[in-house]
Amino acid sequence: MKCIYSSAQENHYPKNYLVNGIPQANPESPERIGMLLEGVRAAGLTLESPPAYTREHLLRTHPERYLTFLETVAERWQRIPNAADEVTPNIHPDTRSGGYPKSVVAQAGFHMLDASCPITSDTWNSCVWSAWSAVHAAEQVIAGDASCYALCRPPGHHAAIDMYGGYCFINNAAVAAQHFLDTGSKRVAILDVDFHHGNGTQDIFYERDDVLFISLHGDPLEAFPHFLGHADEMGIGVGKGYTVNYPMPPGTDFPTWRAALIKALAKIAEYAPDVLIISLGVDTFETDPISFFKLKSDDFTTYGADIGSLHLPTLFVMEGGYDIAEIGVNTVNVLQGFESVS
Ligand code: SP5
Ligand code: ZN
Repeated sequence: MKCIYSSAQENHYPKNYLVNGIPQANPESPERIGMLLEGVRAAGLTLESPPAYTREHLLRTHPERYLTFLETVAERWQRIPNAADEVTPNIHPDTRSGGYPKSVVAQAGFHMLDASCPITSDTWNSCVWSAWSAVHAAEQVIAGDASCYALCRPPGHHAAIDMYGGYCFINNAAVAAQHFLDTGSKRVAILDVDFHHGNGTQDIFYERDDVLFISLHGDPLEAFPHFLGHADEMGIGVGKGYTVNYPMPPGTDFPTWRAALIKALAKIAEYAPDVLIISLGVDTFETDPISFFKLKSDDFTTYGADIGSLHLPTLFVMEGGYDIAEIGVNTVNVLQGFESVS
């Protein structure tokens, strides 16, 4: 299996990270990439850098207004007298007003779900290359590889059509899914195994039946992103039935989590997609600092094999995982478990 990644993805590193009003070290640090690369090298995956793809690939998922905002906001923010280095809005406009605000402060609040993702002058470039890693990894699967690993960072699954949040700005998995559809796939399934609900991915495909979205995650009554991920959210219009959520409570262990996974895999098999995308977060690990599931390192190998038993062309897109010392091992365990049955 190839691993696709660009070193440009390392530059984004906002410092002003607030949780409950308290400044903290940002868990979504570029060091994560180093640990993931260490695991990837030890496992013998072939590393490859993506070429530059185009804005068109991003525009299939996110509107021009949102991309222009992400691209230009750091510079516009700097023109505010006495503003901090990083884009850290503290106004949350009433989006029901219908109008798009004009000022940079209001636009930043308009597009922002939570305060975990300040924007720096490096953010746009890192995010674009992260998305292009996903597109290039999709290209490997289109070319016939049984699977590919997109080492995306910044992650993507909390980014909705025109909203950033949860360390995510561009939805890499959604961009890849759309790329598959634009190159001949008729049906794509996205299985999101990150600890957090993939609210952004759900939002993007909520009214569509060409992408089945299934997420296993911490109950949003207790965990980020708080507003979405309940079991009764199932899609609307033609999308009804093509969103499936499995929220689980604090302390969920592997047998319980795996039982939900088996149900999810049965639904995917029934959908019979042309390709499967795994939104791969390893923050389900027992010592993850911001999460509350109890998976152990060996469990990642086991569930990788469960996913592999579907024998579908599979693209792994990196999402979260914050026990930095172990994320390389846990991620590679999924990939090796997958390959052990293919
Ligand atoms: C991609 C991804 O995994 N994003 C996760 C965003 C989570 N942001 C919310 C962080 C809340 C931290 N709560 C700390 C509780 C520590 N006990
Ligand atoms: Zn997560």
